[in-house]
Amino acid sequence: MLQILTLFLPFLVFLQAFPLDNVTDEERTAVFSYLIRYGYLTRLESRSEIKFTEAIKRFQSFFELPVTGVISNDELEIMTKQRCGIPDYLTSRFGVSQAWTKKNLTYHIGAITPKLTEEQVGDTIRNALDIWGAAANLTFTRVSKKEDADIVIFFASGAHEGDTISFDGRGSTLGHAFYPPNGDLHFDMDENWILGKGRGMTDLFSVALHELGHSMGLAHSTVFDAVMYPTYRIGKQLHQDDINAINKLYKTS
Ligand SMILES: [Ca+2]
Ligand SMILES: [Zn+2]
Ligand SMILES: [Zn+2]
Repeated sequence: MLQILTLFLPFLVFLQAFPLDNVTDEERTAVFSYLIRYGYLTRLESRSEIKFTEAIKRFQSFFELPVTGVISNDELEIMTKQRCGIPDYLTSRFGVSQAWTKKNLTYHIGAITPKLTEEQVGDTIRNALDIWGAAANLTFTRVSKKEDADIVIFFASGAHEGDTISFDGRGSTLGHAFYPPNGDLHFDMDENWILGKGRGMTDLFSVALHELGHSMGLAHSTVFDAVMYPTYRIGKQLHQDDINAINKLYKTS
């Protein structure tokens, strides 16, 4: 028991030194896991209050909030939003931002959500791919065997094959995708998937367009209206910021 206490003591001391008095223990833990999950802080760094404050500042800077190093309701509000699972910093778990080195790519769609039909999911993925394809000068061919696919796409719940990064049930993380040369895209099966708007529902096209941006090699943008902004929003077309990013990556401008 004493050994266990000793192990956790630095963590507890650190929590007490957290730079805000007005948050609950639950909120403190949530902030801590958010910063680690989305690449603002490593587990090793999390024992240092200075590193933790730096991580909060990086988060504030990314989301264009006043860079105070102190958590307020503004930060907590952003942290509860639905978003992409790819970290905003320290992206190595998903590879590094880079372009495909070939022009003609194949993709496969595996398990899908029961809330939409095969055709709806197929058309949605196709439409989102075509938008990036036009911008990056890439073509995509759907294949029936996942072994033949450059980009494998499926819906999964919690822990799933393909990686060690579990989904988290309804809300928070909606999906994640790997940079080339992997390119695979996974959607969280537990979301209320829909096409278009719906109260408490998540638009598959908007999330697919964002995630496929990662599959093309793009990282997150700090531009609020960009498709590659990390939090969820209904979006049907690329913003100039996305176009600039893809043109730069594929030298298509
Ligand atoms: Ca989720
Ligand atoms: Zn993302
Ligand atoms: Zn996954």
